[in-house]
Amino acid sequence: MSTTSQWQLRAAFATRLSEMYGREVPAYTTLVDVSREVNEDVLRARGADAERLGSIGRVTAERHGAIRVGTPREMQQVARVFAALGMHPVGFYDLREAAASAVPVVSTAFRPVDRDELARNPFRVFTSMLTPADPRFFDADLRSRLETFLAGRELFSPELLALADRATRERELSADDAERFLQLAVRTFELSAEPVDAAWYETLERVSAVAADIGGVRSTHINHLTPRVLDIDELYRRMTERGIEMIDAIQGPPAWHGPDVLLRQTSFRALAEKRAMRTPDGTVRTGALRVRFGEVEARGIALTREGRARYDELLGLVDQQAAQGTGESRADIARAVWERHMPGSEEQLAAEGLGYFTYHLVPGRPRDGSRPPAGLGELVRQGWIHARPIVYEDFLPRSAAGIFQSNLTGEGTRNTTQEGTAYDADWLSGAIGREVLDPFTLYARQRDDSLAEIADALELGGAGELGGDRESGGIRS
Ligand code: OOG
Ligand code: NI
Repeated sequence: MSTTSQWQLRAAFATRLSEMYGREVPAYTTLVDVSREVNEDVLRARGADAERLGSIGRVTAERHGAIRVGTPREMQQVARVFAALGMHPVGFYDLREAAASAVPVVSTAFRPVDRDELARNPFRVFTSMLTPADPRFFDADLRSRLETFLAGRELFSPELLALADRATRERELSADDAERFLQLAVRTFELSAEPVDAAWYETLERVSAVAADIGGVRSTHINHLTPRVLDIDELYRRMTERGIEMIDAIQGPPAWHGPDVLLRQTSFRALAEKRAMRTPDGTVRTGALRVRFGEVEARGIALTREGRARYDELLGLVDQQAAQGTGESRADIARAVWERHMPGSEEQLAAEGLGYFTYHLVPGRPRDGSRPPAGLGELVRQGWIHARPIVYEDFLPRSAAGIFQSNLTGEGTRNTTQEGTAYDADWLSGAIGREVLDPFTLYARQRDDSLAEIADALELGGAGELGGDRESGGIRS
């Protein structure tokens, strides 16, 4: 009997979700089409170099989605669904702090973690959980009404969860079970036709549009899906040319001549979608809500902790200069700041220990039986090994906040006299009942595995020999 493995389930789920979303939000289909065109053009123009951060096959199929849930219990359940697909929680994002408007959520991203699994299908889902206990957003009365409302709904059916647990346990499903699982899973993330309680929705909306989207309805839905593109500036131009309204800016690093790092993202504006609304007198009318949109992203090289600290510092510098109001655009300011403070080449990024790379033997070495030089830097310089960039697989809190914000109607409200409830990765791990993995550790492991292989092949007596070289970005996370 034929079976469906976890990665096949993941790939099929991503494809079906994409088909469903394209039916519900036709502008998303345009985004996917334009992304494909841009990718084909870039591949033609740049050849093999275009595939340096992922094969064209991977990049074309690559998507991330975003969903939002209300409680730890819902988070645990969605984690079971994603575990079935070989996706694990990675990274902790606190958007309450990162956003200027009221975004009362903390988030993680479910994704594959092994290199082979990422290569098979890198589907990931940015998953946010509401924080009703944060008194800056919810007073005691609203908190308790919200928690009661959330406790009374069921987002994931017992049948879906049972199938998910079986897939996780057995690492596969029979063809029939896989079909049923996929149908139930995709249906869970469709926009519900059930009438929205207008008064309740508006009560939450006064606090935060995100709170209303999560806690104002009895179901969840995919909030956006994001294809990956090789030239996001070109994509932004082409979408605008087609008359699709984009948010004001591309989030993340600026367009510049140096290496692509981390993640650049932009989106088209959330569309007004018809929704059935129940008014206080019980009549149902057709209203409209703007919550769902399409986003697109370009991925670059993963940065080490030091590299990430540099990135955060530069964001601050750009903020400062932009606040001086010289009339220069933020993009121009950012480009100038980056040209002064960021390494202009991959080699330099590696040499300064700011980016993650894996290392590989150059075939045919040693040619004359000579001993390899000591240290990673020398091995690279003398052509024994070469560095390959590790692609950034995660998200950026400031960008995520920017994406949330550009698509919110209204700023919401925040009581700044109250102290916010503190949450971190450990707390979230406890809430989900699974360890939220540290992205830096995952990247460092990839690099260290490659160094260990080299140490073996060159009989260096351990990768430690390669790591001491500060300048080469050796074994340090
Ligand atoms: C998630 C926003 C964050 C990203 O790509 O940074 C995000 C949401 O709107 O629910 O998806
Ligand atoms: Ni996104």
